[in-house]
Amino acid sequence: MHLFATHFGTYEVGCDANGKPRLLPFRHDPDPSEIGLGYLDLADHPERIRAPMVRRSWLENGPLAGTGVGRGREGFVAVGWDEVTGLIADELRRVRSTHGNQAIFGGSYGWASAGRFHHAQSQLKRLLNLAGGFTSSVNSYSYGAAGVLLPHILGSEYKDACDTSPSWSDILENCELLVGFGGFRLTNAQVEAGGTGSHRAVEWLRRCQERGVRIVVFSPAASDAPLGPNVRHVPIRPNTDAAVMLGMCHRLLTEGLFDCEFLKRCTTGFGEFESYLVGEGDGIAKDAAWASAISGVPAETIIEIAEDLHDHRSLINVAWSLQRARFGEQPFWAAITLASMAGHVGRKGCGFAFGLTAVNAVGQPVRRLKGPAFEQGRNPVSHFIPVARTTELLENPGGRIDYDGQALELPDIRLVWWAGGNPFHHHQDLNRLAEAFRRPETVIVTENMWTATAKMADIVLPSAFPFERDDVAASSRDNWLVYSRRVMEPPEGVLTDHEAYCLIADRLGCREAFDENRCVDDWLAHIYEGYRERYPELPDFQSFRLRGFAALDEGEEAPAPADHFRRFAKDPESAPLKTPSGRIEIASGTIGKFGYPDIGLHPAWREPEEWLGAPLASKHRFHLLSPQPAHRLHGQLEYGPASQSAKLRGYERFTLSAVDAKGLAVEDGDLCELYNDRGRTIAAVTIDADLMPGVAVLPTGGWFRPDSDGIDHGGNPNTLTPITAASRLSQATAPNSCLVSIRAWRGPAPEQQHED
Ligand SMILES: Nc1nc2c(c(=O)[nH]1)N[C@H]1C(S)=C(S)[C@@H](COP(=O)(O)OP(=O)(O)OC[C@H]3O[C@@H](n4cnc5c(=O)[nH]c(N)nc54)[C@H](O)[C@@H]3O)O[C@H]1N2
Ligand SMILES: Nc1nc2c(c(=O)[nH]1)N[C@H]1C(S)=C(S)[C@@H](COP(=O)(O)OP(=O)(O)OC[C@H]3O[C@@H](n4cnc5c(=O)[nH]c(N)nc54)[C@H](O)[C@@H]3O)O[C@H]1N2
Ligand SMILES: [Mo]
Repeated sequence: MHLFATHFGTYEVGCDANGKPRLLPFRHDPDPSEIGLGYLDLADHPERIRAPMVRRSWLENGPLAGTGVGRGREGFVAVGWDEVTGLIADELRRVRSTHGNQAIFGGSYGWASAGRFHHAQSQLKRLLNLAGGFTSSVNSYSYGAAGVLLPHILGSEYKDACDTSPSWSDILENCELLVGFGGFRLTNAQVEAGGTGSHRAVEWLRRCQERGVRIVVFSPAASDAPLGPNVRHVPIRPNTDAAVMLGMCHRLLTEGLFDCEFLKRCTTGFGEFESYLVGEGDGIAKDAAWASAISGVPAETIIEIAEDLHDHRSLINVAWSLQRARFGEQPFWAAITLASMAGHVGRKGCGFAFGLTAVNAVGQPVRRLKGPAFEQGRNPVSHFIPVARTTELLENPGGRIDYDGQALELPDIRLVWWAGGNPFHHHQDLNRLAEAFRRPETVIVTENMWTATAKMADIVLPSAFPFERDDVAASSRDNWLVYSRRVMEPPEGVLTDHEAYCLIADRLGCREAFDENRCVDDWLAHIYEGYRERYPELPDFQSFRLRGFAALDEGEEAPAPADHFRRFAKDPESAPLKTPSGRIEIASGTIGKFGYPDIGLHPAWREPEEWLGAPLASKHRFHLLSPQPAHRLHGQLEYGPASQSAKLRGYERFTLSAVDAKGLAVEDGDLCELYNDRGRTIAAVTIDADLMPGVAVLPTGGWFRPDSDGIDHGGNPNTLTPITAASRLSQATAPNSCLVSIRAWRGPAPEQQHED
């Protein structure tokens, strides 16, 4: 079968009436995603990059003439591959010999595309490692705060991962009450990093409902609650979930409705937490009335659901979005504490989970394929940043930042190379990022389209689309392997990242080390054989290639991450957690000792600088949330038909409550300006009768398109979000703590401005 693998699923390749290739849903996928169906349309899109490009004044004057200010403001000149690979090799040599390899920032965070071989970051990092190394980045935007917190609380294997979930089958069989903070944004489950052959998360949630599992959703948006009976939506002010969880803990404590035996046997630090809860230090009891005043959730509701959590076999799920906020560690830590008190941790299908439906694979009862990747090699440079500190890195050479008990030195970056990511989509406070990006001497970007990041480069390498190359795709959380076969040739002048880096490796004298004399077919067979060594039941490479896919058996018995907690809860002596105490750390002596002002010994409510209760809310009175886009993957496929048809007159849509729309005198479909001291962006309003007043929701992924006044017409929420970290512990991204003002936009559309 001719298949094409993406992060949003697998597609079959067919033909239209004119014999042109087109993508069709994969016949084995019960719930295929619309996102990829129009992917091939991008092949000849006008925004496609078709040749290596160099920014004019960089080409004319070189990297040292201080021309960085022209980045993003100046035109490019097309050059040949011979010239561009020479320019890059010379520039790498210059920076290396003058400043050392730590002056190269190659962190290159981003999702790129599915496929184990043409993995953009791995290709670039392998090349840079052979060239002497680079300053790197650690952790993710997805769960950067949890990824640093959880190793301290649950054990070191949760480093940069936060999948602790029981399997859906165990939830269905055993759980009576599923409480979701942040709810279940079902369009997110279209996606799985690395791809999937079978979207099943939405079906599992529905099956749980049919089986009678009651669902409670705490969210500012009713749309985060699945439809159907037995579902209760509780509106909550953004960023206040930790307070509600503490209010619940308080209720369980004072009513004696908590599992004392479990807390003693399996946790440490409950005593310290208890004194905080009852207000021994600050005189404030964190009771339901206190939590209600912060969160807007009625105290009776907090009490009722707390008791329900104790009285029934319950699972608390927290959406990853909650930790993409200021003090984002707290709701995760508080949820673990609440579940421990309620007494269901270690019971099948119960306890706590993070990210059910955030992507497809969390909770899937399937055997997970742990296979090899394209090896990146060893990086001789030890400098790194937590991934969301890019702006500080570029702004503050020689500075220091705190991170997880360390003081990291920020090297002086002269060259930035980004491949497979789009910081002008993903990073916060884009106007400030743009200024920071004008500081280094050289910026190189490998991309397939003219993203805002590509426009900020000096040298742009045009990259083939994933449907223009063969690859083996698999996700480490899923059981599918897909042979993703080329649908068409790339345009002349466009290479795959691997081909481009082979040319550069030639120039640098490390070609053999880079490609090991293997052609792409050899690499694919090599990677696949790595899987077969671990899973001998997989077919041989030729049969796999012919059939197009292989899936490890789907079985209810596949081990889930939560099984580990079941063994632990049964006998913490023989199956301890990898924490200092071997127990769940309700108070963490390690974190306490770091002495950070923004995270302490145990979970607590901390007031963000930007939330509806902050003094700033009298100036900017809307809390902006920026969830994942339903019709594309981040900024990818922005020009695909699914994304384009979801827009209104070419503008992104954001949602607002009916009350707020009335107050602002705007009607459904009106263009509005969302603004604060960091920036201004335009989007079309959609009225959501069930959204909490005071909240605005603008999904990510609209392409940052500032006009000459600096007003973004792409509807990118990161025009507005702050770079403030969740805390000094994680230094994680926190875009969901953002206050904005909104007004009707009566300005000219950008096309009209061009005509002036
Ligand atoms: N406000 C706000 N911001 C957020 C978030 C949020 O919730 N709110 N979420 C954050 C999260 S969780 C994430 S994961 C990030 C995602 O941010 P990114 O991962 O940076 O977003 P993508 O648009 O997926 O960027 C991947 C880029 O790689 C390019 N690409 C694809 N294939 C290839 C290839 O083979 N080679 C090369 N060279 N390039 C390729 C694509 O064209 C695309 O531009 O965004 C973060 N930003
Ligand atoms: N279609 C599609 N799917 C995707 C992606 C994509 O780009 N497109 N990106 C993928 C990636 S990289 C990731 S990391 C995951 C992210 O998965 P998540 O982090 O779970 O997703 P978000 O969409 O950011 O947020 C989910 C919901 O959280 C709610 N929420 C936000 N803040 C708060 C709060 O303070 N309190 C409460 N109670 N609720 C809140 C919002 O209403 C939102 O609808 O999604 C993945 N899935
Ligand atoms: Mo993510």
